[in-house]
Amino acid sequence: MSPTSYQAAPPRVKEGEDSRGPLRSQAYPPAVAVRVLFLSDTHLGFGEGFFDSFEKALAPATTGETDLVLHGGDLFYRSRIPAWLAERVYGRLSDLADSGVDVFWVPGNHERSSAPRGLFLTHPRVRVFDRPRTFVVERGGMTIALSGFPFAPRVGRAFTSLVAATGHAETRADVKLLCLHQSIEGATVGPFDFVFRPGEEVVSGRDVPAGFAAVLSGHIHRCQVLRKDLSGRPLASPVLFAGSTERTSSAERWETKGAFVLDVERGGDGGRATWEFRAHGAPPAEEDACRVTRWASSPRRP
Ligand SMILES: [Mn+2]
Repeated sequence: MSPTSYQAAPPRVKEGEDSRGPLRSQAYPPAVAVRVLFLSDTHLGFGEGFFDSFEKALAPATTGETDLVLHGGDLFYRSRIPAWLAERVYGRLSDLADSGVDVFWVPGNHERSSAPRGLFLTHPRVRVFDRPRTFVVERGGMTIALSGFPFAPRVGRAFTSLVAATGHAETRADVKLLCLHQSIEGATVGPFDFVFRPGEEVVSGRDVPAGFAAVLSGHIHRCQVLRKDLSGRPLASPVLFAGSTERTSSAERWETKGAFVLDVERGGDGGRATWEFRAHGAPPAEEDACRVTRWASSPRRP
């Protein structure tokens, strides 16, 4: 077993199911979904409210509902962070890891190189995508590979080689997830629905690789799911942006904030994922909740 693999915890009996779990062998039923919490852009350090939203977003992990947590980047509000803040945040992640949750973090543009993680972030269950790499964990009788790399400013042309450098293609796993902190073609932000188009700093939809149950990315502060590029061609894998967990500017005033809970299971190439967005609190009065499919049916120009 590699140093980044862990033995599976026994599958939990979910609410609504019967309680015959202990009488079944580990291998039956063959596909027990593993639950993943995906949050991003917590921008911790802005103020106490951001910690409150972080905790709300973490709730599915702290209550034991999810086995894995992925933070999609911009954990902190800026790149030069004081030691007390690093200690507090890394301490929280380590506490989660101590409770049995595997924690993954994609460094975002706010923390690409200067967050002092070496001093505080040493927990073996907290993994950081500090370079293109793939981590494999065992959960629920499945192997789950998480591949990713830290924020790359000029990602447009580099994307395909960065994805290849993670080693995902050489990794055998039942479920594969690609973990990013990038803008991707079709992502929409702001009160006037600015739409990102392919370019130097934006991943083209056609470059989104197949073979992943889902692509999970931070950076875009509005929660959304992309399934097509701007020409209407289906993406090879679904792309999820969890969005920021708290409004970081007035441009986000109508947006619902929260995090995704995904169930991943075997099947197809790279496994399958289903998901649900968990909003904290009520959505803003004049807006729909997370507008997950709207752009795909009627993309607006910036
Ligand atoms: Mn951000």
